[in-house]
Amino acid sequence: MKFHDTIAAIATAQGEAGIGIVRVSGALARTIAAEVFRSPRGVSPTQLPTHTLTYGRVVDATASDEIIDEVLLGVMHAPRTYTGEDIVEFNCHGGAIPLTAVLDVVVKNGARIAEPGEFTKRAFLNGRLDLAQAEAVAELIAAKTDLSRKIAVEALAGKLSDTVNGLNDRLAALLAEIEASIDFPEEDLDFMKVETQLEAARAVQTDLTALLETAAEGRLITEGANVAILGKPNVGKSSLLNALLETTRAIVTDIPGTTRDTIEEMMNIGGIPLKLIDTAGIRHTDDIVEQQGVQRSKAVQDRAELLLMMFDASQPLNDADLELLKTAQSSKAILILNKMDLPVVTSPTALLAHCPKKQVVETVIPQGKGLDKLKATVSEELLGGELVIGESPIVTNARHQEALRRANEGLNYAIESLENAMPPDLIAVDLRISLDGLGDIVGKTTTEDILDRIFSQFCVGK
Ligand SMILES: Nc1nc2c(ncn2[C@@H]2O[C@H](COP(=O)(O)OP(=O)(O)OP(=O)(O)O)[C@@H](O)[C@H]2O)c(=O)[nH]1
Ligand SMILES: [Mg+2]
Repeated sequence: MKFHDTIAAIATAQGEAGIGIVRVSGALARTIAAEVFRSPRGVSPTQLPTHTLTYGRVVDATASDEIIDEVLLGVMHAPRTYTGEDIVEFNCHGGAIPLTAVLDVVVKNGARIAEPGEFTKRAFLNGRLDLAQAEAVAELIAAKTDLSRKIAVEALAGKLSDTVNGLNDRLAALLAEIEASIDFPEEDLDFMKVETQLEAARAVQTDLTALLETAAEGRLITEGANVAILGKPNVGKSSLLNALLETTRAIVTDIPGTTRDTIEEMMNIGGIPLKLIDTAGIRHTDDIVEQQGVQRSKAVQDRAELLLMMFDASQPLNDADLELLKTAQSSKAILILNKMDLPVVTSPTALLAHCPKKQVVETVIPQGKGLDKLKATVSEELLGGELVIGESPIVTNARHQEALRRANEGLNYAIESLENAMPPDLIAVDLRISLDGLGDIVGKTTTEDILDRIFSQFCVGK
């Protein structure tokens, strides 16, 4: 696909850094570079070979070649580039002012400022990447853990796309066969044929379901989870937050009611990015500030995927404890019995008596006791154990999950119709729904407004 305009953007993050890059893509990229770039040897960027880096200066020709920055110019000729178009990249000094000045002079010479994700959108429209790979670019940039990086890199290399395309091909072959029987209706009585078609459809269904089942964990790995620490005042919630973060982020004292507001910090447990939320101890209080804190603690409960409920082993269970144990039953929760170094008044069995079937982790936070067990229990609760990346791809994105669901639904109907010996044209309709779902993932059947929505979520310059 040919785009009539040439786009430009600062491709590196804001702030001061060793280098910053202004990226330009489009038919005019090298001509614009020739207008603004001066090499000491007098070579023009239009003559530079592809995939080379050349030292020189960016100047403003309209201001008698005033020097704007000293740069390395990268030149890449179409079509072997990220976007499939001619690309030039100015490796400038990494500060907001020089970068903006270089971008300005590039725009002055005929480029247009790129929309967020527009480079990748061009890469997609020019067939350099399919849609799932393009989305993997954004996921790689946004990766919060090494595990999400690995999954994104594999998706970028086409692991998910290959699997989806494989399913697509198998369904398309089945559809072709079924459509043939629409044209030759005398064949649709062939019992053997229907049996093999059913077998083929069921085999695709098995693989499709397996892929769909990776989505819950996959999304958890990329999007993360909120984990709230709850409990009555002084049980050691803030101590736990600090211990997990290995910092002294929250104030810890022996005065009940120390934490008044929620404290949120990101951390990584077993490859899952977690937002750990320390809350104000739950109790009845006349203190207005603390009352609001307690309200916030209760609100946090509702938006957390996992609750860490803390209890004080050295104290009998009080009303606040019992209330927590009651909510634990209907939510994803781990019970933590802290202060096990003190004389034990409340035992794990006492907790389990109120809330059977939950995991209890015994801790002595200041000594770091029980923390490893707690971390393992957290990833077990969230992921059902440790996630290992195997041969098959992992679905990490809500859009893909939704498309797979549609594909699965269409396929289920098709199988049902095959089983009930329905007319082939009806089966074909269901199969097409399924194929559309699969096509959406790699962008074969995706509409313009959905594409716009996907790419607008990218960062500028990518
Ligand atoms: N003996 C003992 N003391 C602990 C343990 N864990 C925490 N503490 C102490 O308990 C006191 C309260 O700890 P915090 O972490 O502030 O408790 P909190 O639950 O955040 O309290 P609020 O913010 O008031 O709700 C501090 O003096 C901690 O040092 C433990 O395992 N054993
Ligand atoms: Mg606290």
